[in-house]
Amino acid sequence: MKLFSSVNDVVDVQSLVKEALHLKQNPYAYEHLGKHKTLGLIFLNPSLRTRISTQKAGTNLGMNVMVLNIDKEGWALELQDGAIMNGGTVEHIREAAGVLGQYVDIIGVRSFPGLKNRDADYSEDVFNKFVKYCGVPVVSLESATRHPLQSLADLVTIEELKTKARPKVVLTWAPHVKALPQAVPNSFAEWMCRADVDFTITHPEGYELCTDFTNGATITHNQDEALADADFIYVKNWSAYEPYGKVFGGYEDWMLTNDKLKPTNNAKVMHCLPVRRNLELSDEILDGQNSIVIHEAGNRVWAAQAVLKQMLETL
Ligand code: AN0
Ligand code: CP
Repeated sequence: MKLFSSVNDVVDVQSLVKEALHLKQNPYAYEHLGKHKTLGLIFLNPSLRTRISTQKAGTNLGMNVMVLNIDKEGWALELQDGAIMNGGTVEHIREAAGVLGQYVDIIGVRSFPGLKNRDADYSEDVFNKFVKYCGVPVVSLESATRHPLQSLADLVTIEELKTKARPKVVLTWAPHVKALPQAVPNSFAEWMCRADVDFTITHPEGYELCTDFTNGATITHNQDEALADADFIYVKNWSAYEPYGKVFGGYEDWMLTNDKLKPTNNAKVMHCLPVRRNLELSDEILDGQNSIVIHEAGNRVWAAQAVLKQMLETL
């Protein structure tokens, strides 16, 4: 694998999931693979899980791992082609990415959307420039429109904990105070549409996701109806796709509570984290028996390790 930016870069999703679960049982079985190989993790935005789990995944494979919070510690990056750089930016992404590619064998990049210009965000302008100019294999650590390492870990978690062959999985919108990207729900939807699950998306009117990611899903504005008989509930906030990046107030009652779990099949509750307590998810859910959010975050290591292993094998 030379690029991991979406589910479309994976030849066999089911075997990648199996690989992750195998690595969970045998974390150091391939520590020779990454000997004398360097992984560079480049962050243009904050992170806890992605940074530490991917660092650990690389280390388990014997790699040397370096992290650069380029937004804070690097030179101010210019992203526009043809820019006359007489303002605040000091280094163009062409040189920055090209130079990083000289030092490392695989690069991970996190670059959130601006949520102002939909065409720029959905063209994955920043992420694709890194891919184009660094010259080495690239793993997305969450780009403008997708978070594939998260979605792989989510699918691994569902495969690991499901109690029936084809579980019902529900993605439900949750309230928030800020405009958040559509990357996590887009990505989760596109992975679930490729998995052997019965997949439903529920959100208030106005929060429709781009249909490129939701082909094959059942979509409803009725949260109660969606949650009936659910085996897994994936909770996430996102801002509107149209009008782009907007939020509409007044949906506080979309927060998941124990009461809403009653018609479910004792559903396990997932969230990519970070989560705002008692806004997106109630204390009673997060601290209760149904929450698997910590377990899910733990699986980020094995998802990242499975992807890095496949990349190392094709270096
Ligand atoms: C980010 C998002 O929603 O994309 C990162 C999630 C992994 N979340 C926040 O900004 C709170
Ligand atoms: N879920 C996730 O990607 O978390 P971080 O933003 O902390 O990496």
